[in-house]
Amino acid sequence: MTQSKSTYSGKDIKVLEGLEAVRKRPGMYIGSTGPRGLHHLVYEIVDNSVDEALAGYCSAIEVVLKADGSVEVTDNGRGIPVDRHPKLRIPTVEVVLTVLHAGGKFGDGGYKVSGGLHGVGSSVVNALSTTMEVEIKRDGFVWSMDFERGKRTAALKKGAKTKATGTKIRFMPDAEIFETVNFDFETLETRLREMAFLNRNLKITLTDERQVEPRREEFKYAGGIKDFVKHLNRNKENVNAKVIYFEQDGDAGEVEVALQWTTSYSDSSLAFANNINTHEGGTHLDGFKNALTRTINDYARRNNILKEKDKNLSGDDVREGLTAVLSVKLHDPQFEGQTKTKLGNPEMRGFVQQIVSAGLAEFLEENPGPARKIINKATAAAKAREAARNAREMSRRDNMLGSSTLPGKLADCSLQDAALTEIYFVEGDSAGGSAKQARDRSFQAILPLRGKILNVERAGQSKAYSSKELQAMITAMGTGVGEDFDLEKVRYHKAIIMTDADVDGAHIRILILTFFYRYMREMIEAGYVYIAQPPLYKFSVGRKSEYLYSDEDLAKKIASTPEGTKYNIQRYKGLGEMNPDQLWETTMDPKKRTLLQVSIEEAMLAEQTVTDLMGDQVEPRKEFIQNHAKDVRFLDI
Ligand code: 0RA
Repeated sequence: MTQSKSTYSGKDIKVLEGLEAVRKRPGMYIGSTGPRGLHHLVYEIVDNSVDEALAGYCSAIEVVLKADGSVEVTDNGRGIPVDRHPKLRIPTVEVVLTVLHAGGKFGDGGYKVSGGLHGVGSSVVNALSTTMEVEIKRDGFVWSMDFERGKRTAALKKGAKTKATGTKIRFMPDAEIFETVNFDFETLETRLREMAFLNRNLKITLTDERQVEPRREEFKYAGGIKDFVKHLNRNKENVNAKVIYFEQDGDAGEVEVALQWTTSYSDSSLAFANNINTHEGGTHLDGFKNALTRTINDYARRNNILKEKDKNLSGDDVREGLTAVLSVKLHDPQFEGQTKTKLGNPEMRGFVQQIVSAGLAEFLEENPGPARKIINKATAAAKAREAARNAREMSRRDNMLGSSTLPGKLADCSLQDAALTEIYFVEGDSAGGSAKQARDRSFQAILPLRGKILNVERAGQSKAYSSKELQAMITAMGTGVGEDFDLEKVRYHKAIIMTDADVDGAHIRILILTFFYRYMREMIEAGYVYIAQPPLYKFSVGRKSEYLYSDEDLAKKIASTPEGTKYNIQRYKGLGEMNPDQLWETTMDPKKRTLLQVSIEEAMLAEQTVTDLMGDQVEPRKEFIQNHAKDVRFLDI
């Protein structure tokens, strides 16, 4: 593309260099060029619209997946300014969409997202899109401007008159940059619904126009995070019937908390800062946890539910079965940690603690019935934890008394260096047998698992510790679990889940993921948990054949095969159908395979799916089977 000299200043050249850098090293700006990075493009644009909502100027955001593969995000905010930027002397909208900046707008006082991968700016999305078109309603007119791969192709155009305001951005992700440009409806749905929960009354719609019958979902929650907790607990049995809720504003920012206990055994608390899921926790979550433990113990003692001789309830005890959403909004969030999802602002600890202590104490005083139920649940948890501790001690002693430390079914590898080794969790003995023959025994260990593994969402700790399959997994990993977990002791840096490409396989996979999420979360955080990708099809023309890993690839292959050519398609229903050579070549050979690294978000989704599946409703089960029957990649998000 050529540019006319007259409109081209030195500053512009610098700008283009900036966006060239984004195209050269996209991972630095959006994390990855895989599906996760792709979806991040949408969040990046939507975040800007949500900022308008946070500032109080926008009430509706519409996201449309267009038939041509592009995405259109429309909001009814103020519209990106179109006036001349005083320093760069080009329209402000052009600055916003072509200049790399650290994120946030130009200081207009709202709460802005400024951590992690968020807030890298719309210009990054522009750089990574073949085309981007923006349409702005502002200052009485409709304005438009077009770009290609981050470069302006049409100057700002002033169009028809309008009284409305808002921004519409449409972009086409660049297939030269991304491994896939296929957006996943469910992935976007989950994140956009979460955004709507976190921003009470903000209407977000998601429409899929890529199929003949468009699909549309609308999210708008008058109850905000209170509705979020109800949603998370939709298939669980409640301990306190009404969701507890409180909020407060102060100098440090805004705090909102919603909580409800269920009869489940895990802690399902989520913490957000400026709408970002702070997976690694931080000061706000610390303050919340402190307040919870102290306030419940205080109340229990004052009302003689805990007697003088009784020990205090631990944090884990009071959080067993808890579903909480903590959302804070602050002006200058500091995000720290490996994945930049840990809130660092020190003032948040005391601020949240004080609000939660006051709010919860008031609730307990005013609702003695639910209060007693909540405390009974925590006391039961304390007892169970004691029993589980004893069970663990027992099994540890047994091991010392001579029975082999490693599970009998484990075919271990010969190398000892955890950084170089991997373990495959394989569904069923027959596939386990193939995997054992297929593997490179120097660095690959195989642990066959028989049938369905225990659903840890339904079972308490002592049951989990006495499950044979889980015990085998735990001893093989070497790390211990729960309170005893020690990442330093890990025996393999890759724990690879390898299941069949069918509904049962998908089910077993989410059960294993849920186990990791609940009992060995640090394994996921360290990036040690993976999903193997066996092929779905073998496509052959004459003697030449090729493995295909999705229905999409199969459809493409068939479409690109010349008319009249004879081909043969073999569908692999299970790992057992492949001979060891094929299994090695397609799924286990580090030089050829693709492994999906499991993120905390994926594990969380898996846990939600497990909860859906064990509920009484038939609908979620049917939906799961329909969605995942053929789809081996459903976790690749
Ligand atoms: C810069 C300044 C202002 C608003 C925006 C950008 C803005 C950006 C996006 C991106 C998507 N939708 C958006 N809406 C607004 C403040 C404008 C003012 O002060 O009027």
